[in-house]
Amino acid sequence: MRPVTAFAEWPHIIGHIDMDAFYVSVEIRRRPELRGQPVIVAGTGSRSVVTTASYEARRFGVGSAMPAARARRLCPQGVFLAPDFAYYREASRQVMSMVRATVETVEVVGLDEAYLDLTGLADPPATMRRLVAEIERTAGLGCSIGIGPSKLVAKVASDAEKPRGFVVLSREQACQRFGASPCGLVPGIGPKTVERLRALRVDTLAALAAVPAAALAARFGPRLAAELQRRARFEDDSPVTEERKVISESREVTFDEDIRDPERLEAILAQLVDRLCDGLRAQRRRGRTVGIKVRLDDFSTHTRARTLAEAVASADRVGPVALELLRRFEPRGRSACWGCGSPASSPPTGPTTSSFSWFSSEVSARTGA
Ligand code: TTP
Ligand code: MG
Ligand code: MG
Repeated sequence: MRPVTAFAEWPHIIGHIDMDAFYVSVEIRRRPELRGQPVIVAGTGSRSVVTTASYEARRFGVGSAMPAARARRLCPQGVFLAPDFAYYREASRQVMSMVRATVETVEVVGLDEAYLDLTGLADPPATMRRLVAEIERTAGLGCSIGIGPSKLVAKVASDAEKPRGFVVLSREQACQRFGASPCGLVPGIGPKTVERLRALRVDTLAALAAVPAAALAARFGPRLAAELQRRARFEDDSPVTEERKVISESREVTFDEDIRDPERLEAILAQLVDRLCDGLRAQRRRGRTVGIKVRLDDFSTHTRARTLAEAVASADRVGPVALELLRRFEPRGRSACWGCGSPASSPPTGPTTSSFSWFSSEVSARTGA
């Protein structure tokens, strides 16, 4: 492929690798007869949610975080498998050790993805193509690669042509290519922000980049407004770092719709805990403070946390603490739906807007602990 970019002009060259349909691909590796079929990895309980769907299943509209029951309706012929997290962790370790053997500075950001500092390499795309081929050959897994001058460009690029994507973009090329895309394409701009932007008639990244800063600041406040515009312009100078400056690690999910069903929330929380702990273990880190963050649809954000006697990294230890924090935040039976009338410190939300619209699980981890 013709090099599209003058890497020499970039102060940094960043790669992002993300495995394709990770849990499903790992399952297919040990059951090759499932290749090409709509395969869905989801919990088995009646309230469980989909963790991942093969690209064949995605054609039926099945996606992550969807209730498994809905996935069964959308795709009755799907092959549903219960998750085997230990097996996925093992596959992740295998992949990440190949990544680390290829590039010096690697920031693993979850079980199936990592940022790589490619600055200084003679031919970054060639190095990445070799890595992709090695992962395919040795681990039997497919992945997508993005290369750009920043983590933000690399991340969006790796997602742009999944599965088996390989996309190299400068910042300007990213602006051009994704200018007409919805703002939610960029990590950090969730559905609620997208909705608020739409109210300002800002529907695309190009529109967001071009909207007068004052108009945006009037709606979002100056700091968030500036950050949104930076993201829309693909401006990002955060470094790839193994020693993360932040000592807190979290996983979160933003819902497209309000969720009132406590059991579904608890199932999603359990899934977030699994992903969080997978990430912690992949980085060999532990956390002593377990916290949850809940955002109601009036945008109020509430956090609850507990510090444990020792640092932990397993879902068995983190899960019950997170669950209890969530249950205490809004004990069942106190109201018909969760989020109605939150604790005394938070303003009550109106009856039609009183439910979780968003929450995240968060655990702090001490680097090197
Ligand atoms: P992703 O990389 O977001 O998704 P994916 O690898 O399944 O598919 P692709 O990257 O090709 O779009 O997540 C990696 C794994 O994390 C995924 O296989 C399962 C898990 N996961 C969940 O358990 N719940 C979720 O809501 C998401 C998004 C992922
Ligand atoms: Mg993936
Ligand atoms: Mg991923």
